Amino acid sequence: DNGIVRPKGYNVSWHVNPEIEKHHFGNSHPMKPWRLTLSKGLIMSYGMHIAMDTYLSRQATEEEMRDFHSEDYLEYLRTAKVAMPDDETPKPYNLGGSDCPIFEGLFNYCSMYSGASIDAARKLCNNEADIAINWSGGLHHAKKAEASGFCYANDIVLAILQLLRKYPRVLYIDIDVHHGDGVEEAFWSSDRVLTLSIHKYDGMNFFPGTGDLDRTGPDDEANPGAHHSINVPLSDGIDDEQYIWLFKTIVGKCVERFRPSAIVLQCGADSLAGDRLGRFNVQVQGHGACVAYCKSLKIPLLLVGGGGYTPRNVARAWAHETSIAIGCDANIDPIIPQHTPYRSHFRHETLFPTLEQILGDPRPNKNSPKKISDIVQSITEQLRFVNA
Ligand code: ZLM
Ligand code: CA
Ligand code: ZN
Repeated sequence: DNGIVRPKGYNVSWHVNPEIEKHHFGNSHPMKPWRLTLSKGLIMSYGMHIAMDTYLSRQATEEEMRDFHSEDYLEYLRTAKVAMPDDETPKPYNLGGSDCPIFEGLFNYCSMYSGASIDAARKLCNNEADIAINWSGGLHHAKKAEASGFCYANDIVLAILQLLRKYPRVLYIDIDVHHGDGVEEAFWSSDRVLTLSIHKYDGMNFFPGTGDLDRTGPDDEANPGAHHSINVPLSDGIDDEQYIWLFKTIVGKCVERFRPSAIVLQCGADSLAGDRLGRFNVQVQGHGACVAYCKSLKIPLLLVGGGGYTPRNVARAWAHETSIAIGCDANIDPIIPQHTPYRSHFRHETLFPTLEQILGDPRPNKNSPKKISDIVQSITEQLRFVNA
């Protein structure tokens, strides 16, 4: 008995496809789809798959992707050719630079992770799942007709559009270290989606440069989207204690005011300590506490991935969060199983690597208690304008 049993009374669906994991953004690009292979290996070595309904994700159709993306952009994505090494001709739609390279199988990659998020949303709509998981999704920067920040198609927007067919209101929560600008922009003028992103903010010094506290929605009060964008701009080094308190306080208030009928949680793992691109000091424990809190609300929940640039830590967080979804987090062995594939990656760290202990130097916490309480006060005032 490894402590994993199928939860009684609810279903977790897990949407995976090994095809997605095989794509390469290019040498030394921080985004490594292979981290999904490592995560899946860890999840399966604990036996967690027996407690979920596992689905092989399929490609989204172009028609499904047109729910958000423009036809011309999709056409370009589908037919774009990998450039010759010294070809520097400018490409449209922000493609072909170092952040969003055109690589082999690009459209296949985009349609696969989008299909997985759409399918996961439909499982919730059909009451076939209470929690649906797509760790390959969460690509929150993509715009209607533009690639941005390693994101080409916005699977989150596509999934939320599916949820809106059934559910009157969707709460979107984004714990990636970067601002969830693409999702915010897509629903900027809607009062049916409340977007909440927690991120590092330092003006133009940190990507994408948006997401300040006062960006709460359209300024025009007559626009239904007014007050329906919530931003939590943070400085380097925030720790578990502050992060969990902020998360529970703000999400609690959002749920109380907005009464969402479904929640989408983007679980970008670049908010963890030790991330190659991130700046926070959040531990697997604190990151997972956000998932546990959302689960405790007993509202249909879609979990998607996102950023995460230290693959071992990404795998730890998403395996831990899968165990929370199933409800076996208290039962599993804290030490990573001997028989996990790629155990050598973890053994590089210590002799008995654990699921929750990540490596990485602690960063000094630049978030004062006053800064944190000012943010909560401002958002509390904003939420007075939000009604179910
Ligand atoms: N340069 N190689 C988060 C998306 C963050 C824009 C500054 C590119 C990188 C980064 C790419 C191998 C999510 C920017 C950066 C250097 C213009 C960003 C390729 C290193 C490399 O070594 C690298 C040659 C590359 C890109 C670092 N890019 C770090 N930060 C951000 C985008 C995506 O986590 O939120 C969701 C998945 N871009 O800061 C520049 C302004 C491009
Ligand atoms: Ca975020
Ligand atoms: Zn990120």
